[in-house]
Amino acid sequence: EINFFFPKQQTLAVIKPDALEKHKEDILKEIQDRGFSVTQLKEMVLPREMAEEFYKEHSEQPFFSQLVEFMCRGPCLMLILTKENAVEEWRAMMGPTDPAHAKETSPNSIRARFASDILQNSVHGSSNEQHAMEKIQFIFGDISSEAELTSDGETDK
Ligand code: RTP
Ligand code: MG
Repeated sequence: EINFFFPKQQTLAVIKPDALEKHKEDILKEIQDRGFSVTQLKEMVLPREMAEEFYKEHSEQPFFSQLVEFMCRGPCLMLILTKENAVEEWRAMMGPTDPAHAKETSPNSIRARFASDILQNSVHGSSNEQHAMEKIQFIFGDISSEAELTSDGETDK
């Protein structure tokens, strides 16, 4: 019998403002039940400029300003999820962007169960490994750059 080894992978998950109000505990429980480790977690209200940067790939879309408005309207919960194949598994667990579509094709998905509409759709997930690394860095920073900032900030010449 061959045993394949899948290395652990990280992805960025966000519980968006619509769902954080009403479904935080349900979603966190589901994440844990499906075997993800939550390795970092941070609740924050995204400043407008950060929301714009976060979704910059959509800046030309007609829904961009609504999207930014929505993402800043209240606290988001930012999570680093760790598991084998985390990027793909979290995307599958979320379901498709539009909850109407999600209800038809994946009724057990987070969006089928907890999302209100195509804009207020409860959760975000990185779409590939490169995105995951970039967005994790963007939201959580990294220790080496924090150390640099601190030592710069402390120079008193
Ligand atoms: P996400 O990036 O948040 O994980 O969502 P996604 O990949 O499933 O969908 P994406 O195409 O990246 O869109 C980003 C977010 O923009 C909002 N949206 N609104 N009104 C609309 O037609 C529309 N389309 C997208 C949603 O909040 C979507 O998750
Ligand atoms: Mg996306």
